[in-house]
Amino acid sequence: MSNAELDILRDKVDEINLKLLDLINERAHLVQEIGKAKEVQGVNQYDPVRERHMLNLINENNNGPFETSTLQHIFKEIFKAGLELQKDDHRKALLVSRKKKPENTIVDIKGEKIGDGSQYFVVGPCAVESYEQVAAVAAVAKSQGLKLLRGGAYKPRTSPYDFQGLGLEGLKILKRVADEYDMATISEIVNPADIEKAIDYIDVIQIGARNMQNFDLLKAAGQVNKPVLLKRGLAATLDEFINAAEYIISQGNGQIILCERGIRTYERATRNTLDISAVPILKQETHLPVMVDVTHSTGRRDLLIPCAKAALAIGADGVMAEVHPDPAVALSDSAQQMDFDQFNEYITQLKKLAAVKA
Ligand code: PRE
Repeated sequence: MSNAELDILRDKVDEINLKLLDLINERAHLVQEIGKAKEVQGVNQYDPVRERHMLNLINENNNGPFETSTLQHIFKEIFKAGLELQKDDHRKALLVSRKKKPENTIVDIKGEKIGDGSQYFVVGPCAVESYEQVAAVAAVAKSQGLKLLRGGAYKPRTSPYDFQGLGLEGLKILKRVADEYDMATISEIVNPADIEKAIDYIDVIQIGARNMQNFDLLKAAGQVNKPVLLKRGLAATLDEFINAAEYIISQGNGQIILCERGIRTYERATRNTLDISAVPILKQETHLPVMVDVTHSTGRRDLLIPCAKAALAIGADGVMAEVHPDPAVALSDSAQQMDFDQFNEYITQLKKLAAVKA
């Protein structure tokens, strides 16, 4: 075959490639439409029965020279690409998606602008036990220039016989301390019915890991004008975590901070496994600020500093850790809370690494 003849064949192949390109993209548009219709109907995007039907049709009409198995492979790749497109459209449609809103959401907590490029620290006791206990922690946190104080009043505990928290009384203590020390408070709410009254006492509603898919609670938190710190569920995928945040924003409240707090894996050296890569993934996928709770992810005091360093290095907007005046007698989580000396060491080391917006 002469070179000229070869060129003619190649020109024809080029032409067919372009036709295939057009056809593949035309198909993709239809698949996107189908995806939207499925979304409205709430049907699963992946449909193996439909795929089998299409493959059978292709097999029946295959006149060669390709083997049926080769064609199956090629078409299966096309189906997969269509499915990815549908999934991507779904993600883009979410209100929390960075594709929907490219700029960072900044959550303003009494002047602390979480998500603005600075890295913030949240500290406080696991549970509010008394005014004196919370005030002591606030004093030491304040002496280090911190403003964000956490403390649990409603404590969802694994055992019903463990300390369940002081409830509203605990929130009142937090408010009194926050007013005295000019600090902002974060506290977990577990019952949607408690949100209305709780917001008079706290600056941030925390939704805990065990309640990440408590949809009534998420919706109730979405209906108030108060920042929400949403923790990742114990066994939640990032997709599920993002969708939980979507529940809140879909009700009108976009002041959401995501918090990676470790997930349950087979590893028992730590209480949970800190999924550090969740931080950049969540920041890429959503426009929301992301914090890391080093206390609950590790469950180990000796790992708080290295894990907090990792969180800062990977770009978390804040790091959360628990501090108690006397961890040995704490009513909850005594093995993992820091005493004041440990806290001072922790914060001194981390302040050197934390980004501060100019
Ligand atoms: C499509 C995509 C994914 C499904 O697994 C099956 C088929 C396709 O690419 O043809 C389209 C589609 O979503 C559908 O027909 O239901």
